[in-house]
Amino acid sequence: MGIGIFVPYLGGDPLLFHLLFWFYSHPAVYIMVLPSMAVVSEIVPCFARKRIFGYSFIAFSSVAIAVLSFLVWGHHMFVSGQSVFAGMVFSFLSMMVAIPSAVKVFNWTATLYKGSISLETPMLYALGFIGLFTLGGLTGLFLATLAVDIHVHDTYFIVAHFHYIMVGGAVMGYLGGIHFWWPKMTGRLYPEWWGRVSAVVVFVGFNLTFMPQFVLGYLGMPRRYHVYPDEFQVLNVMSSAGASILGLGYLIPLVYLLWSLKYGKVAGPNPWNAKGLEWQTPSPPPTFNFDETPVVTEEAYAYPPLTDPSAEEELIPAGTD
Ligand SMILES: [Cu+2]
Repeated sequence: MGIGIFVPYLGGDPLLFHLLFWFYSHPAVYIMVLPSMAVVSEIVPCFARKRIFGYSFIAFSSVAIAVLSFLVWGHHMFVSGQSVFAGMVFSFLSMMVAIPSAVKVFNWTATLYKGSISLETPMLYALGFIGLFTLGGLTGLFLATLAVDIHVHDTYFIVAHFHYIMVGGAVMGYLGGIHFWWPKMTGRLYPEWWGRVSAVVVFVGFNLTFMPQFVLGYLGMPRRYHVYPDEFQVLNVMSSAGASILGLGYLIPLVYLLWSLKYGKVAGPNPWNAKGLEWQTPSPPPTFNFDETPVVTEEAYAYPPLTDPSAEEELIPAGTD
């Protein structure tokens, strides 16, 4: 419209487009990963048979991540020519995101501690999420450090970091979620053995694809180039081979989930012995979810207490009758 917001010869600045893009695109990453965090917070208590550790911390850290995600877009622009002061502020704020993220990781891990863990498919995906998201988050701290970012900016290190959050985090969580609620949505069970195979294949394929990219990036291989020096050949071939394995890992669930729609065992209302309200209604649920309003008689996630009697004592505060 002839308004020179981004156009230099009309008095604008192309950097403003950079700003606008990342002001949207950084929060967009969190829009994708926050639902996965919620899914993992549902799956871990169910398959560890424990109430989630620090329920309110899990809940409020989600809000903290959502708010902070709007304040860190400048960490994509450390080498764009923004001021050193702005760089320092964005570096500091980016590192702040690590705090609520770490709160979640520690709480999930504490939920596993002394839990009675069973490794069904959704749990395998959730455990994969916790490990891979942690690696993605930790390498995010490298990138939030101004001096390190100058070295690894626009290299494969970025590509690897991003995929550890978006695939190792978000997609692993989604896959865990679809396996957890598939019986609820469809009324059918998928073949559990194939589910576990898919989770392991996805985990192995993912790491083989993206772990070499951390090394390549750190050694200086830029992103968006299809040619590279001979010494990078082995790592690139490993990465490509990993991508093929990862692709296979995605195809396996596609086949058995579709198969289960017709041939899967009937799931019943609550195949996982889960505590959420949705498990009290038939699978798949009737049109209005509940034919009768369910009566809630216990707190959310009230999984059975620990079976080890010595540990159970610790839960009872001293001096109460
Ligand atoms: Cu960002």
